[in-house]
Amino acid sequence: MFEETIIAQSTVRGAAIRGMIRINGPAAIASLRGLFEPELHAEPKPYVKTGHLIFWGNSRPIPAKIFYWSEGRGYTGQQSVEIHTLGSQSILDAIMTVVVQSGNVRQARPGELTLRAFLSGRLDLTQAEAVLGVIEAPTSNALKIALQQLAGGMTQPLKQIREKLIETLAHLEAGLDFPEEDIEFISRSEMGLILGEIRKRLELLQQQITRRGYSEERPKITLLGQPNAGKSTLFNTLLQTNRAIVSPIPGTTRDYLEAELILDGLPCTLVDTAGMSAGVSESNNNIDAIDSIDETAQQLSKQISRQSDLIIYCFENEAQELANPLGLEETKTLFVRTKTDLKQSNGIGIAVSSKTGEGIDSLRTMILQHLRAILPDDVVHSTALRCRESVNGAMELLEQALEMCDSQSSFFDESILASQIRSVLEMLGLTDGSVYTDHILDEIFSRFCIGK
Ligand SMILES: Nc1nc2c(ncn2[C@@H]2O[C@H](COP(=O)(O)OP(=O)(O)O)[C@@H](O)[C@H]2O)c(=O)[nH]1
Ligand SMILES: [Mg+2]
Repeated sequence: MFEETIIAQSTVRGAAIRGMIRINGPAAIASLRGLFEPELHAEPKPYVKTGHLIFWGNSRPIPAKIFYWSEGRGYTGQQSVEIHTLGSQSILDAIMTVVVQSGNVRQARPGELTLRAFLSGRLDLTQAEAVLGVIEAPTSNALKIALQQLAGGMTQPLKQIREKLIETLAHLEAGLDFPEEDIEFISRSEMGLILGEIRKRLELLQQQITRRGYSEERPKITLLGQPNAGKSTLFNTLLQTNRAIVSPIPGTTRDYLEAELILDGLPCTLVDTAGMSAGVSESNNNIDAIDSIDETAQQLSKQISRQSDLIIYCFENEAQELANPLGLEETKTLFVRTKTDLKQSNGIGIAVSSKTGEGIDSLRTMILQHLRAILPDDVVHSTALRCRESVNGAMELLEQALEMCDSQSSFFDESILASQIRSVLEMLGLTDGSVYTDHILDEIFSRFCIGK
């Protein structure tokens, strides 16, 4: 693929002050022959030239700047050119058409530039994903994380673990290659210590990736509270739609509803549950009165709340304010006093009224604050999801290797240990892309847009 020269517009399509086109590949500079003044040449060093674009259909030369990177430099490691010019879409289209018609250049596919950077070893997979993370970052925190990862936040720890494993493997294999020497190059217990050290580092990486503890992609916020507390109304108010059925009869939301809630660009899942009457069976002797469907719904609600990142517990009456009737984890619960338009009261919790909109903005802010505090801080989300399996797999294999090194274990065979370590390496290689499949590349790079 590196023999082909590709072209793409890297700025957003449409009118803008500036537009930028990238050309990448061996014919990059040659493809501009006759199109730019002063004339450009492939030189050993990168350069910037200010001049004019000249091509058919334009009576006047168009001012432009050319940035040139020789092979081995720049983003992809190949010869590349950036044309910075006026942000008129028709000018940009005309440039691309002329260059493609010159014969040696084709349109780039989505993500192809970053794919080239990966294949030529300029970036590893976690960094390629970070490129996308930077482009798409919905919040300033997400941007910070993506930039850290792009700078090697995951590359470095992974590299260190891999190097340690390769070193260990070399020792083991040296022992295997000279069995007649009868020298123990590295003892079983030493091996155990080294692998134990590697496990610690892998554990840190695992924590980075699985900080949230479960594989739910989006933070989940669940509304809980007694029937009629105003949950469904709040659900609608937060979503600004009418998705949930709101009804004045207690206990109408039998099942639960889920919807996407976007808070300051952060996509979350908001869940509306059935009313939960804590201790209903004790206060009400007529157990038969409890509707069995309701009970199922309530069971379900409790289960959902366990899987939630945040619970919004709604209550209407002051009497309930002081109590936490469902015994909810306070660190992940926001207590919300509803319907404050009906009754002014001072009490704990965030006071809101879905009717007047009072307190809704501060509730949004509190939710966001809470979620920001629990979201993983150091890994781009898609990387965390993709790498979780391979890091966990590597950990499992490493544990088995460690068991083998245990002096209590009756089973120790250096060649089996060596092959086990090789499997750990292979599994880890999937995370940074030192081992990859077309499927993994497809999955990652198909999410990019053209020109990146
Ligand atoms: N005045 C007033 N009524 C509300 C407010 N929020 C909900 N309600 C009413 O309270 C009743 C129960 O609301 P609903 O959202 O179905 O409660 P849920 O059972 O907790 O889902 C309905 O009649 C709503 O119109 C509010 O902020 N102010
Ligand atoms: Mg409801």
